[in-house]
Amino acid sequence: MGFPGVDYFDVDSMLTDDERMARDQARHFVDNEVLPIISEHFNDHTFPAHLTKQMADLGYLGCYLPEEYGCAGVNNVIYGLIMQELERGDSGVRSFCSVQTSLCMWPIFTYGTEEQRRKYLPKMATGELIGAFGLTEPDYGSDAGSMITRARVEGDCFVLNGAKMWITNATVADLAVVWAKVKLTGEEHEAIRGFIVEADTPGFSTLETHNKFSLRASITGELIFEDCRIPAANLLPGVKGLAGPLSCLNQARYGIAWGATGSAMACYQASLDYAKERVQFHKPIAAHQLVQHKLAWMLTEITKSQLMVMQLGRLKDAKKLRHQQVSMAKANCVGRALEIARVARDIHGANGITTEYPVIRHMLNLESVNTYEGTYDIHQLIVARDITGQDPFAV
Ligand code: TGC
Ligand code: FAD
Repeated sequence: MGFPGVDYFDVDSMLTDDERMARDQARHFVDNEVLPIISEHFNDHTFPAHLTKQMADLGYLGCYLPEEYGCAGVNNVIYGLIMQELERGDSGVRSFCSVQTSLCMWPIFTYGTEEQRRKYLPKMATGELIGAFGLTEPDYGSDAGSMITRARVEGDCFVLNGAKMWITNATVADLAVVWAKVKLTGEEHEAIRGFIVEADTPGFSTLETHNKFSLRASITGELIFEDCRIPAANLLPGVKGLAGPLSCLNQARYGIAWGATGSAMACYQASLDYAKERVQFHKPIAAHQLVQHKLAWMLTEITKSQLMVMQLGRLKDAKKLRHQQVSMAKANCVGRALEIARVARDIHGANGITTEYPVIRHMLNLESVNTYEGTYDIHQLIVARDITGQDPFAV
């Protein structure tokens, strides 16, 4: 039987027929294609690469970008619902889709030239080209604006030097959107700019990060630039400054808020099923009041997240969404999902520590999700700065 859905407040009634259909299709895909294979990939520390073509065929790669670039052109609520279902399967599968769609295709669409759009987007939509996003460095994560990676202008090229770390898809990417500081000819000061770096560029190399205990079904690695010469035409001309990478993150953080809610739904459903079956002290553990309290708490938090992301999506589709609202949703939905996953692991007792059940996989994955795309605390500080007018990041 497929996933029955977790929907205590009838959030389903807030969806249009198209949105419901898209959600059901993604749900079916995850039940039939992701869940049967994902534990094995998590155990083996491998990305299920065969899913790329399937997700492309379903229109998930670049799903909200326009049809003229080979994308599905769906609204933001559908994008969110797809992320919710993919992460109900596994955060690594959602991560792949987030990076491809929001961190690589979106900046090329938004800040790239028409030539760059035509060259990359249709092939990224079909999964022929895989993307990565290089912002974080060994020495600078939260403080992204202090990055060390530099580009210099040399003839009709940019010469890149530096390193990016903790990069999803690093070793399988055909291209990476990389952020570096550069002083363009005629400009007085250096500024952060985005570059498209193709994987076969001399001076560009990658290293895979091994032994992760989280996001094991996702590839993570380093991007290294050693006098890496990229054509001038690979600059993304439409943006300058830290707002460039941060605006891409708004797109991805939005999807993560939905995705983590899906992960929490999976943990809750597994816990409810388990609690009804598992008998201790002559009755199902679902009849013990402390377990009942845990289940009720999980469902309450999931319901709050579901309502939050739905309104977030409606605001985004109405073009009224502020990035601080995305920060609140990312922190809340991921933070609560992580707590829910830990409680789910507890309800499963010893069985909860094996990947025969999904809960420890979600719990471990969510540790990364809570850290990447801005840590929980960084997002709380972004909201705090908004409401107090006091800048906690000011030096
Ligand atoms: P700050 O002064 O706040 O901002 C600099 C400029 O950017 C503007 N801005 C934004 N613009 C668009 N969207 C946002 N969310 C924005 N936030 C700020 C701001 O208005 C300003 O513009 P301007 O025109 O005045 O220059 O910069 P700050 O240095 O104080 O930093 C603030 C802080 C800490 C919030 C920021 O650096 C931050 O968000 N840090 C977190 C870094 C992060 O999230 N890294 C993620 C890396 S990618 C990743 O993790 C992918 S995981 C992929 C997966 O597998 O799913
Ligand atoms: P740090 O910034 O060193 O933070 C360490 C701790 O200090 C955190 O608890 C943080 O909240 C706290 N802290 C930092 N500053 C403050 C402050 N001002 N006030 C209070 N507390 C503070 N990056 C990419 O660019 N592309 C990717 O594709 C990508 N994929 C990733 C995949 C995985 C699996 C992981 C784990 C990370 C990925 N990242 C990626 C990197 C990720 O975005 C960073 O790890 C994240 O931004 C945090 O940076 P950091 O790890 O350097 O931690």
